[in-house]
Amino acid sequence: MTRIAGMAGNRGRNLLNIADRNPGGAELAVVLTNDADAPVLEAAAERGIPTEVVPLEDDMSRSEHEEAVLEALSEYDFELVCLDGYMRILSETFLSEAPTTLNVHPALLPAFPGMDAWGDALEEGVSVTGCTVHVVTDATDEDGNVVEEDVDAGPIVTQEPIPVYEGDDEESLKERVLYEGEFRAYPRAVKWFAEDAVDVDLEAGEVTVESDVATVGD
Ligand code: 3YE
Repeated sequence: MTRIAGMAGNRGRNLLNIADRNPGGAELAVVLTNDADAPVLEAAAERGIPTEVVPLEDDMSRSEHEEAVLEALSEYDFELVCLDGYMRILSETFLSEAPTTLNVHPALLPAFPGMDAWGDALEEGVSVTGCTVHVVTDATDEDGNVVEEDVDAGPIVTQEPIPVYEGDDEESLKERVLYEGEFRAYPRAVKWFAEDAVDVDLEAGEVTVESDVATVGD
């Protein structure tokens, strides 16, 4: 059985979807957030999932905060970390200690990385966008500063295309990408990990999925 440490920013809807569907038998071992008011905390507790809050104090460096996160997670057993709206860039401090860490990004990477993927897709006028589940790789330099082009740049596990319709605004597109895209792609990625069908080679920057599971639908 694969256990997941979920790290959420706000509502954690992907994590709750994964918790409710148990893809490949995977279970949420814990949900962690930096925000004591995040709605995901109550929703997780209602499902009997333990929660942890690790606030980002004013005087904390990125590494210090990541160490506090690792400390909070050290009480739990997990083989995979899933980010869902977690609004922090992670450095080697976290990534070298944690098991494979996944993120879902609301665009077909490498198109539209960054914070406003829906707005960028609308502005560009594309007729198809989507979402990407990728492995989180270091995006900081030796001084702990963010290297912008290394964010959302880790190897891709799976993607889901989503049409953009005439009259879409950011809100309508965002909802379609979440409910029709991320709600398919993220559980699919988790299922492949749970079935041990994924090989992550960070040195080569590659993810390989066994072809027989990769072709099976949701
Ligand atoms: N970390 C690495 N690589 C990745 N985290 C996420 C994706 C991803 C990752 O591909 N290494 C905006 C958050 C970005 C931002 O710049 N945050 C600041 C602090 C802002 C704040 O706390 O108010 C920062 O320095 O982290 C998940 C998505 C991250 C989105």
